[in-house]
Amino acid sequence: MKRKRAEHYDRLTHPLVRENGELRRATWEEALGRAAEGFRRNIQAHGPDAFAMLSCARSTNEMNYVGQKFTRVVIGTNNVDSCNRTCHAPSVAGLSAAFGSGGGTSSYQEVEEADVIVMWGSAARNAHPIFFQHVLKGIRKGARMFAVDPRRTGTAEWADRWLGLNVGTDIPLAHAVAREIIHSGLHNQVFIERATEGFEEYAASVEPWTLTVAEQVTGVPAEAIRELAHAYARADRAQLCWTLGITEHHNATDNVRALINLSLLTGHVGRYGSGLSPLRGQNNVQGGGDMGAIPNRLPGFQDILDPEIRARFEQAWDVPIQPRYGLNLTEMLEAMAEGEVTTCYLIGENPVQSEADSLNCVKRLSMLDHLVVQDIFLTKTAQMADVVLPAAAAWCESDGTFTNSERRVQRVRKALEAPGEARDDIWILCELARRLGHDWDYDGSEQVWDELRAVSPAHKGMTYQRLTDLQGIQWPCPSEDALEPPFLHGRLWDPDPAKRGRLAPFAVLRHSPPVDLLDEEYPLRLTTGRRLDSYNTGVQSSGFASPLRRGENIELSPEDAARLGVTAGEEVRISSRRGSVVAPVHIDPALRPGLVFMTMHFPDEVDTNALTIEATCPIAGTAEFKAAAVRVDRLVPAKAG
Ligand SMILES: Nc1nc2c(c(=O)[nH]1)N[C@H]1C(S)=C(S)[C@@H](COP(=O)(O)OP(=O)(O)OC[C@H]3O[C@@H](n4cnc5c(=O)[nH]c(N)nc54)[C@H](O)[C@@H]3O)O[C@H]1N2
Ligand SMILES: Nc1nc2c(c(=O)[nH]1)N[C@H]1C(S)=C(S)[C@@H](COP(=O)(O)OP(=O)(O)OC[C@H]3O[C@@H](n4cnc5c(=O)[nH]c(N)nc54)[C@H](O)[C@@H]3O)O[C@H]1N2
Ligand SMILES: [Mo]
Repeated sequence: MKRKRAEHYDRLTHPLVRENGELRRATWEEALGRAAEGFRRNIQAHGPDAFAMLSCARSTNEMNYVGQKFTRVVIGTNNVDSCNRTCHAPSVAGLSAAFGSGGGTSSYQEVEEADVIVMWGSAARNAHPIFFQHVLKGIRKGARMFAVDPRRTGTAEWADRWLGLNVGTDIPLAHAVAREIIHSGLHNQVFIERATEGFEEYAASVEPWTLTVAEQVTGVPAEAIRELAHAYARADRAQLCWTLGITEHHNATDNVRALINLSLLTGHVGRYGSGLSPLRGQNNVQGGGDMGAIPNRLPGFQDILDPEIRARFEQAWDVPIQPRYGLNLTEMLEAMAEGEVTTCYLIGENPVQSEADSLNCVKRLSMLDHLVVQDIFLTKTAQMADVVLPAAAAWCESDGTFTNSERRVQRVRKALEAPGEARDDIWILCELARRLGHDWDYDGSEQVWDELRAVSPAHKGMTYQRLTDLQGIQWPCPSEDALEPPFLHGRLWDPDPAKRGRLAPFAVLRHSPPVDLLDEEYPLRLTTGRRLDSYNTGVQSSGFASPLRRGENIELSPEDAARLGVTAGEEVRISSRRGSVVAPVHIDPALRPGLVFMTMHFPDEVDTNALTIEATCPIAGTAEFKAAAVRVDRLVPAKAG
């Protein structure tokens, strides 16, 4: 059957190389030669750690496997990461520290069957509309839903209770919930004794957070905190879901641990119906990490520091693997500033527009000796590259698998031909590997997948045939003829200590307010996030007209708009300690006074990330996109009278 093409006037259709400062059209032969030569030159001059790759969280598992293998085998460094760093790296770090595995613990079906669903810092109705259908089914079956968000979001509209907290006060709120549970005797003593450690210290640490103190700090009425505590602890089945309201903070891993603590306190983890779900962002950001496209894990989420695991991969790949973690995205950018990373291979990532403090990011990327960008569009980042390689869009022009937030691996199939000379990400990686002395040639995505299955116990039982027959399989799947339960960590409930394994530790945490302080000059709290109608840096959602999309706005509460004397649609200047932009006003009653909101969807017109702060979580490297201090100024002085 002849396939149609995904026609798009803006798609990259042929390779580009830089000549005399300008990008010009090139053949594949020339572009691949230039890309490989630049990598070789930099590695020879500075060693393999001068190279860094960002792998594409929109592309397939198979592509991410080959991408990280390129970094580790062809180049010889662990410097590989992706946009997971900007969203759920803290979830992975927090869950790994508590349970030894970074995946969400439950399945979507369990959300439909829960008694209580808590959506914490998550605008799921806009950002995870498919998952939100499962939430709605749960609500229809009688679940009570709580939304914890500074804004009264579309998600909050569906909640039984909206807890409108001040930005960056999630730890005080979680601590007050915990204290209330303990003081009401609603904690799960059996589970605490059997499966956890550190309860006494934890209980003592939350003691100062009375409902009254918490109300003062978080802005949430004591009664609402109490209601959440009692509903969560008394539920038979409770699902705690979170997203970037928790993770895009300078203390994000602590925020995640604060929520995990609540599940340990109540036993809402490790059994059917109860669990913890960080809803992942990009279509395959879960899979990218699982495939090892992160600096500290080999495929199958296996720790690089473990000598036995390393030895297994060294044998499979026939190269030595560096016995240390590579640089994460945040550290890569810092290393560029230091002249330590001098060449970068960016696959499907647009950091010029998505990084916090974007002006600083541009400065750092411009210090590179050699930048290769592989994308489906000529992004702002691609415009800085020495070589641009046109890729096929994985979701419709490639074969392979994606992994969703419930750890379910599903097949995707090529439905359309890539436009012009655009080629599959894996084909491009193999061509570059060949030019750097590794004779790679995969005969289709299944061959890559089978190579992965041989090295990853969690994926071993997932043949393509089985994935097709069962319409997707959740990991772990160690055997070809059985399936594991849909939730993780059932072992924690096992009466036999030997089978229970490592205990889950409570974390003692302290409250740490946002780094960018409010003062007279910058009195408003800016938080940034998403709308239903647009996607991330807008590269994939801005190229066509939509009656839904209204462009960037500074969203203000009616009270702040009145105080500033601004009207809807009026253009105003928004400034932070790092930069300043102009955007029209949109008045939104979902905001409380003092809180303003912008998206990051229209950076060509309004570069929101010129305002955000690069204060990052020291454990996960994620930036505090959710809390900047800004001021709003009128461009036209108010008329007297
Ligand atoms: N339509 C659409 N869908 C998307 C995307 C998109 O761009 N457009 N992007 C995808 C990606 S990559 C991701 S990672 C996900 C993100 O999905 P979400 O995390 O749901 O989206 P956000 O709007 O970034 O932020 C979530 C909420 O955090 C709240 N928040 C801000 N500060 C705080 C705080 O201090 N505490 C708490 N509790 N909440 C706070 C915000 O008000 C916001 O409603 O969406 C994915 N889905
Ligand atoms: N202010 C603010 N900034 C934020 C956030 C926020 O909440 N507030 N959120 C952060 C988050 S959670 C994220 S995930 C990042 C997103 O940051 P990025 O990942 O940099 O942004 P995207 O717009 O998703 O860019 C994805 C790129 O992948 C390309 N692409 C799509 N499919 C393919 C494919 O199959 N192959 C290849 N090679 N390329 C492909 C697209 O054309 C696009 O250029 O932004 C972060 N930045
Ligand atoms: Mo994301």
